[in-house]
Amino acid sequence: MRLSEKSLSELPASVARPAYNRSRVVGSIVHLGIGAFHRAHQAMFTDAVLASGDLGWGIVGAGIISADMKNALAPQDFLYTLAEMGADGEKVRVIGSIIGVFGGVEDAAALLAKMSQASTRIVSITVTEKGYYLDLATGKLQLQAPAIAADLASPATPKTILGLIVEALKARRGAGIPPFTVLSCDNLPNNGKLAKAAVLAFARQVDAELATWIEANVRFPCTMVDRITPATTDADRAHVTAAIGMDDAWPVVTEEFVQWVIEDEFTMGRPDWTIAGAVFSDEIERWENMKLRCLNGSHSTLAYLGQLTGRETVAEAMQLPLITDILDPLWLEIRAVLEAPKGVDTAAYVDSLKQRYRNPALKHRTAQIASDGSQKLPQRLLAPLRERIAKGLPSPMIATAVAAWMHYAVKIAHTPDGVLNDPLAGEILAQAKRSTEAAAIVGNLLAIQAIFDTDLPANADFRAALLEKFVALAKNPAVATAAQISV
Ligand code: CS2
Repeated sequence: MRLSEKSLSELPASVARPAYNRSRVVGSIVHLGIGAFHRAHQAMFTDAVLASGDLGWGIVGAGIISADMKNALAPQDFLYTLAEMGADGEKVRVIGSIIGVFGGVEDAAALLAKMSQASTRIVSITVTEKGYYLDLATGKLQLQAPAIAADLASPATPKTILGLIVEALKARRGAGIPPFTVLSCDNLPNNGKLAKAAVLAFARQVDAELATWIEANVRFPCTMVDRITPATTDADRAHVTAAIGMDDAWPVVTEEFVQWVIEDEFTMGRPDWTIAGAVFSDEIERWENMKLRCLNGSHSTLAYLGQLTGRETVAEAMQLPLITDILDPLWLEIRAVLEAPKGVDTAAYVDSLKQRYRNPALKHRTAQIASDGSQKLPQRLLAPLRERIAKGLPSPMIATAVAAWMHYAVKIAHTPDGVLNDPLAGEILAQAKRSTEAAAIVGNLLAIQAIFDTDLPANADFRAALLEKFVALAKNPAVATAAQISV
């Protein structure tokens, strides 16, 4: 049996399910990038809104690159299982807030049409850092990126989120329909402002007047999103099948913890996501920085060190004193320059992160977090580093984290058929391989401006600290760096 509207009544009594009439739900939210994270987070909050009786806020999702999610969910009426793994066991529920899914390039025209309709009031996004095509060190739009260049060449048939948003806003403006709100839910500092910058930079290339109209009329609220949600594995599928007594092609396994802080700036209204615990705040930058640096910054550190010490998952990496001994002082470095949101104790916040990382029920792969380092390091680790440099403070632990990323890249560069999952992989691997001598490797990788800009390579103290940590990791017998490196 397969999960579907029809089979809902066959679920075990312990599995919560939508009790609202899904056929009456209005698809007023279009979500771009319908992966595991969105389905563990925003779709769950929205499910609670629908359950409260407000059926005005259903989600129509879109896979930007592929139709995989559409193909998995369409046969089950877009229902899916969410398994929340807590310290005292797991909670399994079926989520009903997604009422349709577009799939990749083949559905791009239909997606654009849906985004252009007056019924669409919010366009939300989780496409990861690289989906914005911004050079994160400088904030510039990557006009040369092939997907952006293609959309600029034929703006009426867009495939990227920027092309889609700009073209849909153009159509709405032409038809006298108010603009939707653009709600970025990605791990970027000031994600709304970055989304706005990317959309405006794209729009300026297409139609300067339209860009001015977007700037004046569209809202891009910032958000802080948090829920650790590993990519779904076949073991997760088997686990969920056993729990619900039927097949679900693409369930989501996540942690118990969830947090969403949102700036309350919407052009056409919004659901009351506070029903499920979301918080509206005007302190988003502080919330986002705390989460990006304390959580994501340590996550990346743990992922590179985990990869170098043969630890497949975060929970396994947290068993290694070598790693935890680096995380504790790293958090001190990060917290020393952090402006926390009012009333938040960052020491307690960091303690709660340790608990979350140790959750053995989550098989969060260090390889997954280690991907896209070029897109993640600037805001997670280099931003606090720059603030420390400005205050004359040394940052040996942030240097260790960056050195671990460098070793990870060098190791892949020297592995036959090694694959670095990163939009800048070509440049990173080329630099990582140019020399086998430690100081030269560090200098070559540090010269990648899209990651480190020009200030960090020019900083003699940071360079020296980085080299020292790079050499220390290479000499540490517990850390498996590339054999080729000479120190
Ligand atoms: C992780 C995040 O993959 C990564 O880079 O650091 O996905 C992290 O799990 C989430 O931001 C937690 O909210």
